[in-house]
Amino acid sequence: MLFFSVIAIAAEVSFGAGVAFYDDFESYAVGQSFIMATNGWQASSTAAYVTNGVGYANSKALAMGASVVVTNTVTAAPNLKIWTDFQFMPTIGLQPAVPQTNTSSFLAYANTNGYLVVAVAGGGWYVCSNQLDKVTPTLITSNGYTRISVCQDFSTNTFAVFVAGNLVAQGLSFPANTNTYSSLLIDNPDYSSCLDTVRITTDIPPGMTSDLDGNGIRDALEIHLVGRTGVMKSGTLLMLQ
Ligand SMILES: [Ca+2]
Ligand SMILES: [Ca+2]
Repeated sequence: MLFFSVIAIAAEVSFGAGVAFYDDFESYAVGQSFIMATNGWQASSTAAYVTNGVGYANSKALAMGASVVVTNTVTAAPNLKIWTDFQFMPTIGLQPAVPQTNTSSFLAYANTNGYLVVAVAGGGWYVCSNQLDKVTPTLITSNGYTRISVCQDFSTNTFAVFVAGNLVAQGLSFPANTNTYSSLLIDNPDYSSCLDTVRITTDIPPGMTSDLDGNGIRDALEIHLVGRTGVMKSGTLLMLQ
């Protein structure tokens, strides 16, 4: 049996500068189905619902059974730099059967080795098996949460990916060109997965402090400001006492 999860960000509508979305699922009743539109979410069946005690840090989370698709649409202006940041506990497995690599600005799944695999331009896939410092990243498992953070630049159609707060890919090209962010989609074809603390923002998500190249500038800031590491220099320090 093939087990896999897909995360896709598809381009359909546009949203305004500064727009931020956040959901930790704590405000919902336990058992609430997401088949009804809630905070922008929509699910394909009642197999997506809020559960207590299974979320990040034992909080509430969105639990997804097999064969359910959950989407959230957000509206943004074109050409923005947008972060999508979340904790998820996926089914890890083989490459999804029919990934539409030519329709989404970002598309990913977790493979059997525990690595995030992301679609790139031209229909290929990139395995995020090395951090910026060449260390093996935190392995994604089916029985615990892993933080995934994606920074997409809709003006250059390039993106960077962080796993557990550490940079594992940068300067990759969107599998499909678009200048607007429109929706987050989680497709859960086999088995089950959980999603928590979803943040979509034009600001660097909190806690992104790692500096794997050791240049004194946190890697998330380098990605956010110039799109890649190794370019920015430390500025002159002025100190008053
Ligand atoms: Ca939660
Ligand atoms: Ca750095």
